[in-house]
Amino acid sequence: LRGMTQNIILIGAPVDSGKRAQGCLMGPDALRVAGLRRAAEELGRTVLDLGNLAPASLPEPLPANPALHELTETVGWTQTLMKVAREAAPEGMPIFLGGDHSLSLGSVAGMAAHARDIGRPLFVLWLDAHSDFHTPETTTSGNLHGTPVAYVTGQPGFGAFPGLPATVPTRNVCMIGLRSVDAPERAALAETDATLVDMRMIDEEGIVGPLRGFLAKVAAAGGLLHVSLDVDFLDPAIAPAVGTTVPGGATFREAHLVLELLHDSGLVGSLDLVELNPFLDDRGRTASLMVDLTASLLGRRIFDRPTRPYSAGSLA
Ligand code: HAR
Ligand code: MN
Ligand code: MN
Ligand code: MN
Repeated sequence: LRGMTQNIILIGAPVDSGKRAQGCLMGPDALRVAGLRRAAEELGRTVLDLGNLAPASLPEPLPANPALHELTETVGWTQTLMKVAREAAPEGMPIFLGGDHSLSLGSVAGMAAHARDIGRPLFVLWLDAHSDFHTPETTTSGNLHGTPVAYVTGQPGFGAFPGLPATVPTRNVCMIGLRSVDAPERAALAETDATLVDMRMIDEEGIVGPLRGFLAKVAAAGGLLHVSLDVDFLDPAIAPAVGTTVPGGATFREAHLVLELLHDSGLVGSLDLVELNPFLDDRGRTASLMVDLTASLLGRRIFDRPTRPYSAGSLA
C-alpha cells in the first residue's frame, strides 16, 4: 500500500444542520479556494471533484423533536453521504469536505460498508477536542455534530437514522486531542475499549507513541483507516475558523507529524475535513492549514527518510 498513487475523490458536503451556529456550508468552497486540488496534484494524485452534494429529501419530514436540532436534514445528509461514500471508495480515496461533523454520520457509515464489501475491518481515528459520543438521548445541546461516533459504533437511540450496513466496533476507534468530553459521554466511553488520548497524555508522553500504537493495531488487523479531522483538534491560536474553539489544542508541528505518520503508514483510505467555518476565519489561514495538513497526509515532506517501523504495542 505504501506509496500507492491512488485517485483522490473530493466530495463536497456543505452540511450545516449539525449545530445552531451557521457557516460550515461555506467550508467545501473555502477548501477548494485554499488549493486542495492543486496540493493533491502536486503530489502526483489524480483528482476527481464530485462538487457539492445535497441532502436526500425524506418522503416526509420526521416528527418534530424539540430536543434535536434539524433532525430531518441531518438524516437526509446521512443517507446521501453513506451511499456516495460506499460508491466512491472503490474508485479512490474519498476526502469529505465539510461541513460540520454531523457529516461523519454518513461518511463513516458508508466507509464501514465499503470496508465490509472488500473484507477488511474499518478503523477510525478521531482527531478532535470532543469525543462526539452523545446519542440523541444523552445530548443536551441537541446538536447532532456531537453524535457521530456513537452512531457508527451502534449505540442505541438512533432509530430515526438509516440502519447501518456495518458497525465499527468501539475497539477500532482511537480519539486523539480530547479536552471537552461531557459527563454522559465519559460514562459511556468508560464502558468501551476505545483508545482515548487526551491532552494530558499528549503532554506527558507525546503524540507519536499513542498514534504508533494504534497504527500497529490497524496494520496487524489488515484494517482500513478512516481519519476524521475536526478543525478544533488544533489549537485555536492557529485555527480560529471553528465555532467550538477549545484552548489547549494540538500545535502546528504535532498536527503535521500526525498526518505525516499517517501517510507513511499506508493505511488511510478516507478523510473527513470538518467544522471549518470560513465566516470565522482570519484571511483564510485555517482553510490553508487544513489543506497543508491534507498534503502531509498525501505525502508532502521536506526530505525523504525511512520511517521507523511499527511494532505491536510500541509506545515510542
Ligand atoms: N459535547 C458538546 C455537545 O454535544 C459539544 C459538541 C461539539 N462538537 C463539535 N465537534 N464541535 O467535535 O453539544
Ligand atoms: Mn441549523
Ligand atoms: Mn467533532
Ligand atoms: Mn470538535
